[in-house]
Amino acid sequence: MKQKKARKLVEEKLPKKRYEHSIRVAETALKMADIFDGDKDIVEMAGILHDYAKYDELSKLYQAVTKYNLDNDLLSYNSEILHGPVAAAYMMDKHEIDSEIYNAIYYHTTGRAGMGLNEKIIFISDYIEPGRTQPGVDDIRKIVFEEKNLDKAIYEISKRTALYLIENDKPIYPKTIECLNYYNLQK
Ligand code: DGI
Ligand code: FE
Ligand code: FE
Repeated sequence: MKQKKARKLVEEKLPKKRYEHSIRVAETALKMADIFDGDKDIVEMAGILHDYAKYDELSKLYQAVTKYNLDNDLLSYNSEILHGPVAAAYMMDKHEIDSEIYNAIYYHTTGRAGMGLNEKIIFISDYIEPGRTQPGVDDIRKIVFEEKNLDKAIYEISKRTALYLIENDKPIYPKTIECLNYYNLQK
């Protein structure tokens, strides 16, 4: 699929604010690809598409898990983690995306152990794009753009996510924990 078409798909599907977030993730990912030698075409495409299923109805997300044979365990956690895997599977089915774009979209909600470079770039860009204002986000920006340590940035993001989930009595998906442990050792 051409990039222009991807932008159009997302612009027509998502509310304006979420479309703009997607574009900022793509732009941040491009900037990171330049610094860390990622693949610009892959990260730009993944950034544009990553939240495509963000506002799908729960019933539709559940149906997609069955249709695309996705990990059934995904259903036992917050519905928030589903939109990555579902968007990835849908795009692969309908638009034959590259497998690296697929992984970057699939794992952007939870992360995982041993992510590829372009996958890492999307996971981090989603958290630090300029529209994000969560407490401590500037610390992560510094780890990326000053320390240039992607693995440490992933660890810090995973740690904040895990702390938030525990604090709010939300169940933690195994891949989220695996990501936390893996990048704790890598950083
Ligand atoms: O879609 P965005 O708002 O841009 O951001 P996101 O795709 O990173 O959001 C992922 C959401 O999923 C975020 O609210 C945290 C949540 N999440 C991540 N890992 C887990 C999780 N929720 C549960 N219950 N368990 C997890 O392991
Ligand atoms: Fe998302
Ligand atoms: Fe996002």
